[in-house]
Amino acid sequence: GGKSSTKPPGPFQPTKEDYQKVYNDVAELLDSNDEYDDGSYGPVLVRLGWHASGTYDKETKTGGSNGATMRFAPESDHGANAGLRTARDVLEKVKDKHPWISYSDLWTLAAVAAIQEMGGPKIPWRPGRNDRDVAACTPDGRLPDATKEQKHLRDIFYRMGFNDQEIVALSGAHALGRCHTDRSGFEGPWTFSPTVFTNDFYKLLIEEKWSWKKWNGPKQFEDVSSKSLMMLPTDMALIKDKVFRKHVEAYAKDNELFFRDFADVFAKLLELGVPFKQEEKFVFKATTD
Ligand code: HIF
Repeated sequence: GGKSSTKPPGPFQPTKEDYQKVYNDVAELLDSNDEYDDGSYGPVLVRLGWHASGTYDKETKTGGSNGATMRFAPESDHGANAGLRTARDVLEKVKDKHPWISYSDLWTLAAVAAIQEMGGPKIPWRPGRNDRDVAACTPDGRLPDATKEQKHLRDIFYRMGFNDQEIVALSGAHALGRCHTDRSGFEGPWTFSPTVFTNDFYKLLIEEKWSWKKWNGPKQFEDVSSKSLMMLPTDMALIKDKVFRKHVEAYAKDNELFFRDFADVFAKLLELGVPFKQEEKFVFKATTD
């Protein structure tokens, strides 16, 4: 018998096509449960990708999406992360099917898929995150506190390395999803179409009249005309502050500008603190392309 000269297979080297398959499987699960919230897991997956990334501290170079340390207590139990178990759990099916992908790449890729599938801009993404253990968990308090205002927003987002325009560009993602009394304590959606990515957050912020909601829960705003929408104190700070407000007005007027700036800043958020080896960024095909 001849000896085969074939080398044993090395570690699996995923290609762009393999990541596109992961994207497609995330896209498929988004609307798989009519009973859940507004019928889509999209918003909570965007929140997972952001909370995994938004722990970054540019001074100590700790935190960020590299590591997926929210799998572990204490980070999973941080108040800001309440409710994100739902997002982590729905992604387990995708992880089972593609066990070669790290959780940290999967969570950020899922946020990209959710945004694109809900009609948002293409978010260039690249792989390279490695999962780390519980020792890499970040201390509590790195994510923003919704009861606060502009000074706090600047403290938190400057620490990640963002400027004022980028803070406002990111904030448009609150067009998606809703607040839950059993998660943050706040209640309700920001827009009338919480599963469609639009610049409505800015439009509503400027065009509607907002007043304090009268209730027993944490202080939040409601729109005077329908009383069915909400704004957090941190959202309202974007029109109280002159510099922030200028950008809110620009994005309310120009959806294309918002989509362009959002794509840049969300891609930057997902990459904070990640030691990439790969330069090339992938732009995934949406299922509607
Ligand atoms: Fe959120 N955010 N966020 N957020 N967020 C909530 C929900 C979502 C803040 C607070 C809250 C961003 C910034 C900030 C999403 C995406 C982004 C909730 C409600 C709170 C309290 C949680 C719940 O009860 O379920 C604060 C204080 C922020 C600083 C400005 C980002 C820009 C807007 C970075 C961002 O991308 C999404 C999506 C949701 C909806 C989740 C859902 O389950 O529907």
